[in-house]
Amino acid sequence: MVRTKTLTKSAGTNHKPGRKRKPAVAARVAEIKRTTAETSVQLKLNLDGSGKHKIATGVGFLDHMLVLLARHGFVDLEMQAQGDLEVDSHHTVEDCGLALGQALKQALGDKTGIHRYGEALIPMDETLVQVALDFSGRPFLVFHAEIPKLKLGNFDTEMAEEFFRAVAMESGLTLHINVLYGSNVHHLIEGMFKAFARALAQAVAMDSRVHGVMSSKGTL
Ligand SMILES: [Mn+2]
Repeated sequence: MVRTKTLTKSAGTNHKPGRKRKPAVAARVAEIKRTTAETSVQLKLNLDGSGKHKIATGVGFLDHMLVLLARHGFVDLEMQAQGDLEVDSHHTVEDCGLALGQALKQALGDKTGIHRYGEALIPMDETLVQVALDFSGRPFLVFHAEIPKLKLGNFDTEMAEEFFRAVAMESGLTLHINVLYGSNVHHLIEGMFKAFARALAQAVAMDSRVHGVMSSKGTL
């Protein structure tokens, strides 16, 4: 028996009434240009990147940390800064943190579909650092670390806390950083950035189980 094609009403057209087109997903990117009398910062961020980086802040140790942040956070990050380093590293480091915080906020938009929480426990040789964070919309920094006040290149180590505070305040992040133990100052701060990067990657990841915003209030 030979089957013959049966023509239906919709045959011959691609249009299927009632079928909804998937909404286009907005790219999770941000571009920040921030200029004050003290610094000028240019930043490009892609949350769905692969760790590509182009960093030149004028503060070598901060560059080292931001490269780690991009790599371990799986984001693409470009950051250039021209700051008043003839004063010290304070304004440049803080303003890079503010710009990164603004970029995170911009790239996340209304935070639809993100996992929201992130945590990491990262060893760095003799140092162990724990970071827990929440894109709650309620900026808060808890910073439990005793970092000797000294210079790593032209980076003042007390600026690590200021950097993370700036990120948390501008991005609406609840951020807890605990150094459980450690001694080498370079390791203490590097452990923080790596743990922050891993926790960040978890929190901003799109979670297919999350419909809308991961909050019983419906907004973050
Ligand atoms: Mn290092």
